[in-house]
Amino acid sequence: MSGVKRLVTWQLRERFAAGLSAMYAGEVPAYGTLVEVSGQVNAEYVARHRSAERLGSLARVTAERHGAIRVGSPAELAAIADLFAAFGMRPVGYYDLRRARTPIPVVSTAFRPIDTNELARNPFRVFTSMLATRDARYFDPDLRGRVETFIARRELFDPALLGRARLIAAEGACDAEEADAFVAAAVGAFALSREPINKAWYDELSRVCAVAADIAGVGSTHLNHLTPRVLDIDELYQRMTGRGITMIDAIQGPPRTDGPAVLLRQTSFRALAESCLFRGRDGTVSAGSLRGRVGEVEARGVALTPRGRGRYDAAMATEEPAEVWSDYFPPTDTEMAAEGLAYYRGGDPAAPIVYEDFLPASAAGIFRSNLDRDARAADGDDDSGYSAEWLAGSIGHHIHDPYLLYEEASA
Ligand code: OOG
Ligand code: NI
Repeated sequence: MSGVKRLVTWQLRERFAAGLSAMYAGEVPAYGTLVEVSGQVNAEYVARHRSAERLGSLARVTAERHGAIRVGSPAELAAIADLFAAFGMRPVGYYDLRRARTPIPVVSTAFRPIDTNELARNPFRVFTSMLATRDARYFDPDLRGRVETFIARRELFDPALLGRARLIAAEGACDAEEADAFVAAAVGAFALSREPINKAWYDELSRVCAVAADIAGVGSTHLNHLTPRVLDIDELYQRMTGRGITMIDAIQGPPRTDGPAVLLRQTSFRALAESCLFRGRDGTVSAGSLRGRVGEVEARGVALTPRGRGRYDAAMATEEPAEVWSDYFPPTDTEMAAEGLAYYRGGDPAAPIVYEDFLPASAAGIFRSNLDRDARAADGDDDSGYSAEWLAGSIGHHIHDPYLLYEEASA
């Protein structure tokens, strides 16, 4: 046994999340404001509410983030899966945002820790979307071919970084003296590129959808947002508005209710334009700007069982979910547990299991909050063949079923 100090998976994940946060704060100043206000709201909430930490300790909630990234192909998603495995983040759930009320041409999964102890140590998760180039309603064969060629030629990650990641994932640890360099390289792969952008190509993709241009119009990937968690999202919304930041019209997800908070509530604002360089058809480079990123914040509640989720979807399909909420959900955790609507550790209504995943309708809403117009789609059937099984097969990683993970945690 050597005396070399090792860092284990969750320590690497904690550093990865913190490194991304520091980088993103430098890139998007409003993120700093959001983190500051979230911290104030959380501290005040905990001081005022006796059971404030029932859905996670103040330390966990204050450090908690989710990121959002987008990639262009199954090969790129497979590389992400290999990289994130070094941080103990596994693909969970399949989200088809083409089926949203306002469709977005992507299919997505979320990378996160899957084990209760790992989640408690650091729950960092990344909502990861892949451009749906096989969907002919958005990409005709000519455009699809050109997008796929463009994506196949770029390299999002240094092969040496992926090699290290695979080794670390297999060992579940990394020598402490190597950790800084590894984490820094992983963080750096998600920095916004300063390379000139081919203007004609970017504009052509923008005509399909701004998301297509954001993904396939540039040579690398980047964080779209990094989201802190708050204990009172309504209070946060007020305070951000009070600081002159224009939030989207509504909080996505369940309404505010007096009973147990369920699932996930989110809200966002458009980040300011960021400067970039465009290369014109004649090769000349000129300064421009892009407005691609958002600030997002979220509040998490108890995870719902399939039965509870059925109720949620039914309530949300009504005109005024807040008005009819009590027709669908009882007002206490005890009744929620007794009716089998939500997950509790060992069935104990004092021990709710926090929802660790995402909501497709909200995700589409967050995507959309940043677009000037909706995606342009041709008529026709979806013959792309995308499904959870297809995605798992093409990235070579099992995609976990969130309900099985909640079942396990509640047993
Ligand atoms: C992802 C949007 C979805 C969420 O929290 O629901 C999302 C994106 O904009 O890439 O992040
Ligand atoms: Ni998000």
